Amino acid sequence: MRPNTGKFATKARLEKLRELIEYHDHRYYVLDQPEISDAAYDALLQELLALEREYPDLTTADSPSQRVGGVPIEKFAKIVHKVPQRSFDNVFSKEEFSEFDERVAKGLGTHQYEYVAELKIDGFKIVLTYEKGILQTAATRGDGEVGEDVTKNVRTIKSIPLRLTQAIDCIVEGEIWLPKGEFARINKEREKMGEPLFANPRNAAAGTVRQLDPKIVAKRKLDSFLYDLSEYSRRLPDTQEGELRLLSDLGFRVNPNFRVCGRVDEVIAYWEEWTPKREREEYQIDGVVIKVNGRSAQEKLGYTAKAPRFGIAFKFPAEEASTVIEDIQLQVGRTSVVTPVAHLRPVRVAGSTVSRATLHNEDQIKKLDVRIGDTVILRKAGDVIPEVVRVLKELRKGNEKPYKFPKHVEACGGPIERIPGKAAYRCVNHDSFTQLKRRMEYFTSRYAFDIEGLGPKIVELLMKEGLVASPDDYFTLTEGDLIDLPGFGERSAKNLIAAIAARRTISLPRFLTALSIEHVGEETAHDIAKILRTIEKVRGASLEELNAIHGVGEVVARSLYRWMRDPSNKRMLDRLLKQVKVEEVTFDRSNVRKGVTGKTIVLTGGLESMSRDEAKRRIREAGGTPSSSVSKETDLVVAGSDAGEKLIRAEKLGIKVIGEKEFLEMLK
Ligand code: 1X8
Repeated sequence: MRPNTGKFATKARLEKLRELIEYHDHRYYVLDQPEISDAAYDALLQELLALEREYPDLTTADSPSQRVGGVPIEKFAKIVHKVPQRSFDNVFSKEEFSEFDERVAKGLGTHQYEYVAELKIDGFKIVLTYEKGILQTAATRGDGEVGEDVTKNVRTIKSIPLRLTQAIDCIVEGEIWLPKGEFARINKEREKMGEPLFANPRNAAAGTVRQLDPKIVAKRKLDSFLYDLSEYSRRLPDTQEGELRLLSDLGFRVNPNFRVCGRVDEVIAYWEEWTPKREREEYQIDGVVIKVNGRSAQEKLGYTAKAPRFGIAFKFPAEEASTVIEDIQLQVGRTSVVTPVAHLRPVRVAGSTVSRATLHNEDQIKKLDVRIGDTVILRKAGDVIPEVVRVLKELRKGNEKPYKFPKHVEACGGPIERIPGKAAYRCVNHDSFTQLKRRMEYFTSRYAFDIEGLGPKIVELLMKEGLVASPDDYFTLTEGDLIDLPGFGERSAKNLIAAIAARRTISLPRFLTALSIEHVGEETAHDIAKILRTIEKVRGASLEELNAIHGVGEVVARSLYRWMRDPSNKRMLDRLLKQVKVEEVTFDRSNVRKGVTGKTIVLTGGLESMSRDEAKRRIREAGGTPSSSVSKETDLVVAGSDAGEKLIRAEKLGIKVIGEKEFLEMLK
């Protein structure tokens, strides 16, 4: 028990404690430079709380004890802003920013001015009012004229000083934000409790600041950056830079990454530098705010009805976009784990166009309730492959197809099993990745599609990243799918997409070779192509037709026939043929036979010099099409001995009929 030292001594002790705690709060939360251990700090806070409990009338509004959150708020009161809250206009490109700069130069009648570039924090805007250095109110932006009184909640934010280092009156503006790690933690907790998840840290921060129970607010580690000072009871600094330094001196947390820029190029360089770098920070950044540095220049430029003329928000490319899910496919990883990947209508996100998004696993698909045909919100934040964050169910038309997790991996044919205790599945064929990889590599190789720059290493990378699992996938890739992969950049991504596009037309033998059908190598593919000539004919050929091809034995014929009838191969070919054009085989001069090449020929009756199969083969080899029935499409009928019905029909239709001798002449 602490000795009772009397109210007067207690008051002095309390003041000392508050000052000390405030000092350490500032070291810890604003400067990120703690001086004492957490335990030592906690001892100070506990003593303060105990004393205030004992002497409630000695508790003050600026006491650190007020940060822990009081009784729930019924409803937020309204606060009329003393300074109207205007936001800056946005620009999205260097060109638009240069146009802004021209307007500034024109408005000032000179090119002699500086800018300050600051990070634009994607948080929740807050307006703080201090009197004699003590925090009075914290208000939301609201409609710019009237906001909500969220003082009790904002008091719990440790980086916001309850008392400033100078006893001044001022209005300060800034952003409240929730660290990304804290956002993840809160969402995980909400998931466990079955509560709806926050879509992003910004929404979580906004939801928290507008929480009616300050105790909940106190538990979430909200943070702040302040950037604007107005209605200052002394003379305002001459520059924005000076203002930022003053804010820091007053005890506020100021984002340290601002930069004074003398020229437009420096501003653009700052924006380019932060476009990728923003991912590394614990707070979300959605652009750069650029302000003319000098106060008198700012005042000269003034305001439009809606926004200041002396500043602009130069936004980063959005990390979220909406698009349509065209298909869902399973992807086999190196360790046989299968991942469902959404194939998307290509969409621009984070500055590049993408066509794939991971759906992680079956549970995720169920949780999001993703269906083929759904419009979804996509997010690409630093990661290579974007993620589906939400389904816009309100846009459903009713024809969206729920996804049934298959029993087999289409691309490798292997059955799949659930990994015990996990949401993940794996392919039972443990070498399926390796086998699939071999086929995927062969497809792009010089024997097949011959795609420049798409060798085994890149194929493996694309497979590991879940970008390709089936040959048709190569043709739906976009630059944006590749740009962030290790070893890739804007240029190499562009080159690879161009190299793939250059192979969208392919010869039939190469196409057949590329499919990795057992027993159908380069040679055989040529033999087949020469006779059947189109991919449609190859797909539709009967076992007998295949068998009849010179160079194709029974084993080959059966292998090809079965491959073409396998449902998953059929689906893959359907997809692939939407992407590539397979050239029809045409014959070179030496093969052309007048009267045969390009003609549909019907044989009827028996031939003396060859079997019917032999005759058919010769017709095909000369680029003709043997047919078994006479129709308007028939060009020629070869009549052997004992020709019957077909001959009569040919004469009726007025189709040319020749005998065996003439036929042999034509084939010569
Ligand atoms: C919004 C923001 C500004 C700044 C940083 N983050 C923001 N979200 C800044 O000036 N550093 S200014 C602003 C606005 O629209 N007035």
